[in-house]
Amino acid sequence: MRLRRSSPKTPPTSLKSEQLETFRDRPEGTVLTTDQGIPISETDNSLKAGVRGPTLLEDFHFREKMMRFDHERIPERVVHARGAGAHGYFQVYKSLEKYTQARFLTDPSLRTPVFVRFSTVGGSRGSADTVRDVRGFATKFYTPEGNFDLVGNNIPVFFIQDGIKFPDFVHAVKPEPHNEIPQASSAHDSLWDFVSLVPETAHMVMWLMSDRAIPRSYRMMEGFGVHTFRLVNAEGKAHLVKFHWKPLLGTHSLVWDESQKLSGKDPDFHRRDLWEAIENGDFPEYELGLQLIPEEDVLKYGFDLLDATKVLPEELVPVERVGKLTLDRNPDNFFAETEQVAFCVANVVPGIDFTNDPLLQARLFSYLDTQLTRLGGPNFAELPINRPVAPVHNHQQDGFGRQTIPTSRANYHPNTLGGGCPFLANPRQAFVHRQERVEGHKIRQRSKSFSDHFSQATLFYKSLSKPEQEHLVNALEFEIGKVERPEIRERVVNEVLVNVDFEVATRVARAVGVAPPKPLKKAKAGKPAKFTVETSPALSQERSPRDSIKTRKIAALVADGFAGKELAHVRKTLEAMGATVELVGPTLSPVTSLEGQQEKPLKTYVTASSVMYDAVYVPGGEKSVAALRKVPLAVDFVREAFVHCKALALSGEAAALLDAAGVSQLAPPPAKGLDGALGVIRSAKSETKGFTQLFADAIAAHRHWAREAPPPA
Ligand code: HDD
Repeated sequence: MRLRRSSPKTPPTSLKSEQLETFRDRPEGTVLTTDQGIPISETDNSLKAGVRGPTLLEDFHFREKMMRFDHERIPERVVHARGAGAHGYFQVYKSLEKYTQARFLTDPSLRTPVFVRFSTVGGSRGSADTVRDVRGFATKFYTPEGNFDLVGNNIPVFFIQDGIKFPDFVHAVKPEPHNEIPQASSAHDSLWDFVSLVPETAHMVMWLMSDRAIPRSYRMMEGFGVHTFRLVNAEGKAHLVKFHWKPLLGTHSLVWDESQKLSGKDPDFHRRDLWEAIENGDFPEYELGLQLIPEEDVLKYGFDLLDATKVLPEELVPVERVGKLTLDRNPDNFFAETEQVAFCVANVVPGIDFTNDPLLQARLFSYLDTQLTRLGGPNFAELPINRPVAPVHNHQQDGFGRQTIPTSRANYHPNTLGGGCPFLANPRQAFVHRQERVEGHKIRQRSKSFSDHFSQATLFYKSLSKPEQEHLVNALEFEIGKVERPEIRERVVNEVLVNVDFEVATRVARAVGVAPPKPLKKAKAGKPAKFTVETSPALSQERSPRDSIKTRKIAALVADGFAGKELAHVRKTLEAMGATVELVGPTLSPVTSLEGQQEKPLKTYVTASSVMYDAVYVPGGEKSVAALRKVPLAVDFVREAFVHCKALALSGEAAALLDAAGVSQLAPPPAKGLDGALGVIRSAKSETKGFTQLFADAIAAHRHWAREAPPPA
């Protein structure tokens, strides 16, 4: 294992590490003290009246220790409670001064420190990582002009159009109030009841049912700012903008059965994956992409760019890659950093501004407000992880948990007692809300330009590859199949799905036991937009780069008698390409190869499982393969890797494991000595030339969906 604390190759550049230094306690060689700094020499026994007597109230060390423990928990986030964070930096490739005055986007020499928090939405803090859900992708840029928070998701649209519906949506998707079931799952009556009654959810629901909602890794998913924002240059000229994060490792997903198994076998799968990659020096990287749109084009594309349930297809406005985010340091303390970080959509710097998207407008209030309860008062911006690197000077005063000690007598503006300080900034360097002419009646109404709810849901479905479409339909069958009330199942089919795709609606109706839908109803919620694209290939993950096996994890299954020379060659070749090969054996005691060498497995068939790996390799060796055949958990490894469509390399005798796994009829024996059909690499004998390269290509392809097709009759 290559684990190390942080990579010596590239020292972490995150500025926060020095900043936090002053707050670090427990440096080496210090003694235990109370919170008041009083040295303590015994902490295993409370102070008692006699060795068998009652504890004394006088024991201030015991009382303080217990009081602090009793109050360790703070409220978890009302949504996005489960998350994992990392430090890093962002650097723009070339100046974007034509579009914005924001320093971090105009100075290519500037490395802007960032803190990113990835999350799931619906589950509690202790829920599993791999559930079907949207993933949060929130980035705090500590820029020289103050903090900019890009609080996005891995899905480019949202469930609702107006933030006033957010409490309703979240109540519906979270566990039901009477019994708090189900945890971290949208497969229940209240969510689908809501969906069936609120057609604007249709587009996002299609994304939620797609493979996007079960990512392979936080390192392998896209991020989106979702709303249309504005960039404003120094001359005050504005462009509309959509923010994207594009992972350099490509966008890849798990399969549903695997996600469910991982939830039990390794509920920390994504958190661990992020942590280990950074510890290994495999720093996750994402390019920042911008879709830039002239302000006057806000309605040009047949829908309203202020409507957060819509994507702007990349085929209409390409995504320009303008800079790179690198995550190079794990947090030192989960609570102090990942838990206490407070993101706020309203944190913008000069050069970035909002639009009138009603979902965005609501968020501007909610994020500030929610921290008051979660972080215990208004001074959360003074917590180390939230402090800007830009200097802070203002007249804010007091409140729970104040950290800084203002020394001026002048706590008001204007003043002479403080020499007029702090002075007002020059408007050219300050954040000035962009002037926009707004006129209208006070009105609680949705704009007509927001009324098409189904065209883009259909566009999304039509843009997916066949296997992706199949996964989506299976997800709908699972989720709606879990709904207890037939009338809700029926409404989802007849009010939502039928408007998206008739065939999907018909299949789901059959699967969930409701009457087939009537021939296509006209979309209830307004007339469909005129799209200038029929499909948007960019919406499918199949187009994502599939040319590298960097950071992929491969299990090598062994028992005594395995082909050691072959394993060494395969391992060396794959690791030279950036993958990790882990030996999985019957126990943690050494196994002996065919050639008499001893190797210590890192995991066993009991502690590891196929779902924790990207690919499985079984070296040849008659004795080893015969032994593996007798271990049901080892056979399961092969069976699951096959069923989950992962690259599978079986050398020489190892091909027999397909029989034992009961899947050999799905992968007919190869015609030649070396064969890689369906991503199952088999060679007649050990060490066939080209074996490892075929395996590497199969791993890079991520999954081999052709295995999901029914076997030939
Ligand atoms: Fe939100 C947290 C993303 C709509 C209200 N949201 C939160 C987080 C992410 C998002 C990534 C977790 C931040 C972290 O890691 O600490 N939320 C989104 C996106 C949305 C969205 C991409 C739609 C485009 N959110 C949304 C609306 C509202 C909120 C419409 C309310 C009007 N969101 C919150 C919140 C949270 C939050 C209640 C919970 C914890 C927190 O803010 O700090 O204020």
